[in-house]
Amino acid sequence: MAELEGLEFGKSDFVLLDEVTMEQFMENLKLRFEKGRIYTFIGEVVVSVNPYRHMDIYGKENIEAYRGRELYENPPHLYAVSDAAYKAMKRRAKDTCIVISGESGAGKTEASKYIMQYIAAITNPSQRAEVESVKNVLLKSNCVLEAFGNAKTNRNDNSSRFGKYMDINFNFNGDPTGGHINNYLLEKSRVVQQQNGERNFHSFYQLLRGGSPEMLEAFHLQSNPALYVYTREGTSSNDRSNHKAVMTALEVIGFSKEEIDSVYRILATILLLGNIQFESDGEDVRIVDLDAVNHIAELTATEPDNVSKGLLYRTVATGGGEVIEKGHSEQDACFGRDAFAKALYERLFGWIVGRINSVIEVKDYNPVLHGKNTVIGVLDIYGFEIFDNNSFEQFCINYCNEKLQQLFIELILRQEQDEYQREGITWQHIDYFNNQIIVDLVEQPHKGIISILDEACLTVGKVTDTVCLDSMNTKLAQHPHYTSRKLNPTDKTLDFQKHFRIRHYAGDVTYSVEGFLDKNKDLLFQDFKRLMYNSANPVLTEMWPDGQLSITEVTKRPLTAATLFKNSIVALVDKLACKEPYYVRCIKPNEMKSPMLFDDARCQHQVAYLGLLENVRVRRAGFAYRQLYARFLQRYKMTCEYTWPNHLMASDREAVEAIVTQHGFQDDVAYGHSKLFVRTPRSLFTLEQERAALIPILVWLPWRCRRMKA
Ligand code: AD9
Ligand code: MG
Repeated sequence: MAELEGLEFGKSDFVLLDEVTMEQFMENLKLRFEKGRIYTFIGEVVVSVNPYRHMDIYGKENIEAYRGRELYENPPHLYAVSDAAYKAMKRRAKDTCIVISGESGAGKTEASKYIMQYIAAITNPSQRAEVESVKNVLLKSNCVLEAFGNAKTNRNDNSSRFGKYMDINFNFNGDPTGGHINNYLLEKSRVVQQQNGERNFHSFYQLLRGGSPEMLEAFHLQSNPALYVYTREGTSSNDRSNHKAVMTALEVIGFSKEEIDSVYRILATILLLGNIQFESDGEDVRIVDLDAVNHIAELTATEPDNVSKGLLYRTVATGGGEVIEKGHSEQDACFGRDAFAKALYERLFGWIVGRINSVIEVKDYNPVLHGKNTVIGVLDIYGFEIFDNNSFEQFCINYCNEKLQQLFIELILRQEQDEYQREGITWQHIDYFNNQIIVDLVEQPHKGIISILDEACLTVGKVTDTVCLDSMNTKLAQHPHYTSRKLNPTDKTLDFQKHFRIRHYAGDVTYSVEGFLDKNKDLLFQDFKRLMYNSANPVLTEMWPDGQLSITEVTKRPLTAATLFKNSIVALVDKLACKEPYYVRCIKPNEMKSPMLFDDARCQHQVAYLGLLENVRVRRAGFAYRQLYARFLQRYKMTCEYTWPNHLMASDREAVEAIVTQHGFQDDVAYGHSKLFVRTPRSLFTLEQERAALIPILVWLPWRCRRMKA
């Protein structure tokens, strides 16, 4: 339980609420937000409310205040939980992870940056150069990944459009020796299309607004994003300065000049590709602007003829093993162009992450010489999303959030249980809403939505999105979390041909199936892969190793996008589950990005679906408070005649028993092997009050004695 804050700021740990009701929870959350206290504990979990304004709580002094201290010794803060994760890693050689969750715009990415800053600040006191360089790369990688992986959405001006899990490796001294970044499903459809009011990835605008005139000229670009189909929507005042920052970060990380040049050439290629139009005389399809083709060829170090060919034809293997070139229809050509642009960006992003990893990967680590290599993982992944139009991407993102909620449920329960077991204490289970049923709806083999989608993608012939919807309606008719117009004919908000709805743990989301199958198949003609593999630019060749294969060698069907995503999320959950978890639960106070407004209904909804109330209940139904005997004694010994100023008992545990018995709450505690467990906070209030009343006397007494002597 956090101390050092007056009650005018509310309770700094929800465990201290008089009663665990939604009303009291919300009252406390709101009071704290209004008083500028954006963090509150639930035991070791930090609940954070996005302040939407600069807070002066992340400076050097704050870092020092939290460094090496126990969780409850300071007011709640991200630094407290970072330090707890770090201490567990260092003292107990435990792999730990910090999972940051909450909906889009709730403050996850900002939190992850503060956490990393804190870890960087408290490590490597001797300033060893190689450690400093690892830290620098870890910190700088954020700036690069945000430029290429974030975009303005209608919910967040700097929304992460990819999931990021970063492992930081530490040596036995507790200094960072390296790291590894895993990225999850970049929302690449954004490269070619954005919803009204949204933007493409920041990187495009940064290049156009921040690139030097010479650079833009060399890339055949003009600085106005409105001239490009893929970047029609808006610019921002930060684009120019951010471009500089990204260029510097790329250099610091260790990208060579040629590599940086290649990165921007690929961005330019994508912008030019977007402006390519096709025309048809009914038979042949032609490219309208051949200059653009020449420029693309120049930027990608390929031949213009091959670029044209890639855009207009596809090579197919006939049943008899013959290879022929088949001309595209105008529609297919547009589809191919967009698929190519998306794939270029996705591979670029993956390559950048891989390149950063190659710099920070732990090299030459010898466990015999250097001791155990421990890890802190930080997870910052896209939050739960409900838009006006929800597509395949939202489906994947929301599924991922279901999985993480599932993990939260398991770990929070497990963690408690583990501790009680370790300390030899019996404990009774608390019920949660278990969202496993929704996870199953999505991922169950044969019956789940992903399986049904995959089946539709594998079926030869014209299976449309609507046909696939029909199949889901049939197979999922009985599922309590699935509905559609067909299953619920009175619901006029659903379209027969288009919509299905999932009752997620965080709310109902209506998905439009339009584009689901194409996005799941994620088809890219082999011709483009070959074109890129054969580029004279080694960076491009490296990004497209599968372009080596000729069409006759490409026989195996690749896994679908949804299945690949599912597999990656399952692997992520496994990775997290074997670490000691720390949680940051982020709440978005309002939809206006306002620092003043606490929208009661919106906040309450988040508190409900995040399961925070249950979290408090579990924490309290077990034991609200636990403390090592020695520390407990240190704090409260002055409240008991047998322990003040020192005790004569055989052990600290016995001394603690004396304090507890003297105050009459022996029925409210359990004695573990190393810790005292207190069930209700009320017992502790009494002790705290008594201690607070005694402290002035104890401070005053020696002073008075001195005066009297004098
Ligand atoms: V998404 O799921 O990636 O769309 P996040 O990551 O949860 O979302 P983000 O961290 O990007 O949200 O926060 C959104 C905005 O809120 C930031 O751009 C800041 O303007 C603002 N924010 C968030 N946290 C803080 C904070 N601790 N202090 C000040 C903050 N501003
Ligand atoms: Mg984010």
